[in-house]
Amino acid sequence: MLVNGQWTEDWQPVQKKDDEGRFIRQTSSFRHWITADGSAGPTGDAGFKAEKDRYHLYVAYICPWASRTLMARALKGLEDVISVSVVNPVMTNQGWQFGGHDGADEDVLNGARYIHELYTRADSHYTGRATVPVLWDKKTGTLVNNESADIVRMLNTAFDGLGATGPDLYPQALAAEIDTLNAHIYDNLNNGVYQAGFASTQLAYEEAYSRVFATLDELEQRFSDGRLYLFGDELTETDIRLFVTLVRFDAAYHGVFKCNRNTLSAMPGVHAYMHRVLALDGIRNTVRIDHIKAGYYSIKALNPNGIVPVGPEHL
Ligand SMILES: N[C@@H](CCC(=O)N[C@@H](CS)C(=O)NCC(=O)O)C(=O)O
Repeated sequence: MLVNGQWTEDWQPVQKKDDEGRFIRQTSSFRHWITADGSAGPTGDAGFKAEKDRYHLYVAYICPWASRTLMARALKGLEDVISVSVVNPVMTNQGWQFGGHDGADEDVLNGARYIHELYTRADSHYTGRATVPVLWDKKTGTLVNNESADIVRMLNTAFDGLGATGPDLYPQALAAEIDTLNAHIYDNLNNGVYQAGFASTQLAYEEAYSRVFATLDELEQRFSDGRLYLFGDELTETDIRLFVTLVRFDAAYHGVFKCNRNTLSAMPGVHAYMHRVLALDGIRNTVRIDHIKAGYYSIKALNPNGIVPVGPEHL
């Protein structure tokens, strides 16, 4: 991580822990918003007007939070408006690195070798983890936002005047229900699988494991009425948030994070839903199972020999 703008090599995949060995995720710290007219958003400064070719996303295909932003970009038809660079799936002792792995890019925009260089370019005294996604402003040469939840919301509305298409990912009529289900899915599933995987006590692991499968059981029940998406016929941001965890489940979380009561392929409603979302225009391009497996199985603390499983075949 960075401490006052200097890279320190004590990178730990475990992030923070509480007294009972529960994993705690760091909160994001660049929180400006792109808006249609450049006015300030809910947090941060004004001055980030939606413009074609002005913004760039830095992502990792392994990362579910970064993949949320790739999905929103695809669903809103913004592939020609916002450019993207992909880092290697395997974390180095300087964090996320550009170039070398099949399907990863060099940073042609800023010439960085590591994601942390973007953070110090934006704030030479930055302290914190150098996470993806990073939303970058090419015009002012700074980091706009590194919180995927914000980025999904701004992509949903800010670019409407620049040809954005697709569903309204956060319809006002569903806002309260979306917020509630987002929080439930985040706590128990999106972050729940990480809490199982990175637990440092049996208690913390079993607690997280139970919440993961209780939530999957609830979802299986929810889809049993034949609905297409979580809230009915229209896809929302909550579907994006759920999908990124589901698509990684059998390939990574079932194995390396020990979420192994069953694979998702044993849950017909949830599994069919995952494939329905995967089949939407542009979504297949946001998923690289090879990066997902290479990345999660390279976490030394969980898999010291770095052996990457061959299966599962159904993905
Ligand atoms: N709050 C962030 C979380 C992003 C996050 O945790 N990204 C992970 C990859 S999945 C990361 O970059 N970790 C690097 C690190 O912690 O050093 C978001 O949702 O955008």
